[in-house]
Amino acid sequence: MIKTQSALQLARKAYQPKLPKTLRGAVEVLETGNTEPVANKEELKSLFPNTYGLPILRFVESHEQKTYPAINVGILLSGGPAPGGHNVISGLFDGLKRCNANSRLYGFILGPGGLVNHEYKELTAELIDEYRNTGGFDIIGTGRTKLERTEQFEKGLEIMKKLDIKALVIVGGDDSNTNAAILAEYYMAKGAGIQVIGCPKTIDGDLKNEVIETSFGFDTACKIYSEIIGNIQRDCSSACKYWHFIKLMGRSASHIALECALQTHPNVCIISEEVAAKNLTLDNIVTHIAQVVADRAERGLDFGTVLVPEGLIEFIPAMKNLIAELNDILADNNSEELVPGESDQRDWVISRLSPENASLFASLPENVAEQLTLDRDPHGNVCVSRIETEVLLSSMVGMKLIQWKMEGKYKGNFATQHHFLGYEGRCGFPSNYDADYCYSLGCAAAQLIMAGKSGYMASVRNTVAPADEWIAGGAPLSMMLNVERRRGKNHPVIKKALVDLEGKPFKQFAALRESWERNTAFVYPGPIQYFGPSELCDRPTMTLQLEKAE
Ligand code: FBP
Repeated sequence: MIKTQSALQLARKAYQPKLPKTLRGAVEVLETGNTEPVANKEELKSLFPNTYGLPILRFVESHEQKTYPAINVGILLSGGPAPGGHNVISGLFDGLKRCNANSRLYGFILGPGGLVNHEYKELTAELIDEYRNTGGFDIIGTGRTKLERTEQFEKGLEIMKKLDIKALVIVGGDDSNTNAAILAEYYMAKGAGIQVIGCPKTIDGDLKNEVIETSFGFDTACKIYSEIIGNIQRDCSSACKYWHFIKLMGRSASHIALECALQTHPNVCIISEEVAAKNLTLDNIVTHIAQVVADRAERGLDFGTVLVPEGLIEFIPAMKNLIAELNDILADNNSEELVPGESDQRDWVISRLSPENASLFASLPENVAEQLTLDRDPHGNVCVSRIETEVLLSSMVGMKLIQWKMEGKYKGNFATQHHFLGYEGRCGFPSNYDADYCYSLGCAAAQLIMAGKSGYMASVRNTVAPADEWIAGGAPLSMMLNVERRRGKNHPVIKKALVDLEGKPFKQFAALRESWERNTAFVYPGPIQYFGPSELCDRPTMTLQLEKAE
């Protein structure tokens, strides 16, 4: 018999996510001192007079039986999908219904655009039950519309008034939560009666700080990629004939590459933040990889793996300058005039660049040069997922090895395979960690709403401990902001958390990488486990374990 749902999908429906003890019943809200952003305090205080300096909130169990009014709430998902989004929705739904069975939840369709264009659907128990513990964002879809203009805020207000919505939950990364902070301030200043709560999402893992331990989706995505890398490594050491260049998602930060390296022990893993800190050139990186290939070839090991973070290009100082100048040129000219692949378009770009950037641009392989001129996303980001950095590196390593062969410095065979691990991890079945974490975040958002809070991000901490002991509450969005210059103007934005070169995860990697380069020390993590002992099924990422280690 053909079933429309897989066996795992059916089995996971029955999974009851683990909740911190404090979120299982009525809660008391403790305030733990007022907060400040780390920088630009005066500027941010004047931009966010109503939401600046709010205290961090912590939920504790309450022994009082509380009654709550019914409330209508809206939710939207923003940016790239991340495993666990459906559990944020089910946690929010269950949390609201536990407080008052007459509360209702509405989902805005395809992200912030749904709020502005008044496209929504009511999220009923029946609908939500279909999506519990599943990957993807398809229950309502997601989008990258940037919420930044007053007209958009007013259009949102219009539909929320119509639906009698009193609180909006925005699930997104740093850019979307920046928008949540601005929207919360706008509605509060206006006395609009709409609370805004953020929720930390992104597989990239770069939305974290002292109160937000990790963004959801990072755990599952890294486990999926690590399984695939492990499988490739087993093939690699079985056939002994290929170097595999594997690009990993992570638009800016290299957290995914670092976590996957810690899980799988590849021969080489590039960390973009280190490249920037050491001011490395593309040639430095290529020479290093070629040296590892040549050293292994000396010992008869003509195979290996190289992990490349997606955002690398933008961290190589010279490339960064080139991209900045390209951004200006593209912003000043109608980018539709750039017909990818036509050589006169390449000349057109070169003729407008400064001499230094023009010669770098001219030296790039045609496809990479073309990819750098493609349209930016609505937040102004280069679409790094479309740049074939893994191919660029392997072809440059190949050229260097040909040269070394001619000089008698290299005697091996260099055959390559390329992989890009990105979209295959963003909608996977959430690991137990993400299923539990997301459900808890949704419940925490419900409690923040019931406590009348706005301008907060739902927060669940201490997640390396058993779920019983997780600490839930809220962190003011304003404390995460700083002022950055973007497209020629100062903007308040949530600071991206890049890989900390002084942090334990990087130090652990740096201490081990030389032996991974020389030896074949591959680790094969295998698929995510959902049923079995807790140490197998509930294990958090190595990044989190190392960061939280005493
Ligand atoms: P978010 O930060 O929005 O969660 O997106 C992360 C990401 O998966 C990046 O790793 C990647 O560069 C980008 O989205 C790809 O975006 P798109 O889905 O628009 O191709």
